[in-house]
Amino acid sequence: MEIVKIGKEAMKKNENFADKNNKLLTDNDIFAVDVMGSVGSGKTSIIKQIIKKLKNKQRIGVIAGDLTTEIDARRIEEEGVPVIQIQTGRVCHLDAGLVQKAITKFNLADIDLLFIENVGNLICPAGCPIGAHMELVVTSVTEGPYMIQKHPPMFQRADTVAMNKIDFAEKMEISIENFKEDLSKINPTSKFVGTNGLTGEGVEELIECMNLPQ
Ligand SMILES: Nc1nc2c(ncn2[C@@H]2O[C@H](COP(=O)(O)OP(=O)(O)OP(=O)(O)O)[C@@H](O)[C@H]2O)c(=O)[nH]1
Ligand SMILES: [Mg+2]
Repeated sequence: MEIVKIGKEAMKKNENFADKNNKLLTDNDIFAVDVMGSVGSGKTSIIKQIIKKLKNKQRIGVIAGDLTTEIDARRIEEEGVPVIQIQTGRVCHLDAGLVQKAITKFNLADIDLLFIENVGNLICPAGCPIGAHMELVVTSVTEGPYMIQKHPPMFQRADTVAMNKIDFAEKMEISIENFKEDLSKINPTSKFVGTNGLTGEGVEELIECMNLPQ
């Protein structure tokens, strides 16, 4: 019983931080997207492709969450936008307190659009809101045909799902339409777009679906 109580307190504390983050971002006219998805699904690649398409119109910032490395932050820096790396050590998701520390390191007056790349996995980030305005889940064909069915908490939360690595659909004998159907059963309001993080295919449609400021 004690353990349940502590868990609830921790969740409440996180929710308070998430509310504060949301207010801070909104007050500064920043639209923030929490980018979640499995390890290696293409989160960083899709963020880079969105930046390529929007960086001349919007001032973009990125928070890159990872266990120990700075690899993704360096990859995003190549696009010429400010990046703050959060290293979680062994923790499998970002929490709102960590995100608050990172947000306050930006010059908030210089950012219109903030992408927050969560730690790669389809389970833990689903239970931990960080105060973003929108949730994008990047999943990929190479994870097999059952990812959406097997991870309802994550996909129920998603505002938009990018089904990435569509170039592998034929090799994997996977139908993109089946994923779309799976999603519509558990989350009828979520948008769904097939993408290729290497070529940028589908990314313009993704930007439109997310209704990102342009
Ligand atoms: N074939 C193919 N490869 C892709 C695609 N998108 C990304 N990749 C490759 O997949 C690998 C992982 O991509 P990342 O963008 O690093 O994935 P991630 O989700 O950010 O990975 P973590 O942050 O480590 O969880 C890289 O080698 C990418 O070049 C795609 O649409 N098709
Ligand atoms: Mg990444």
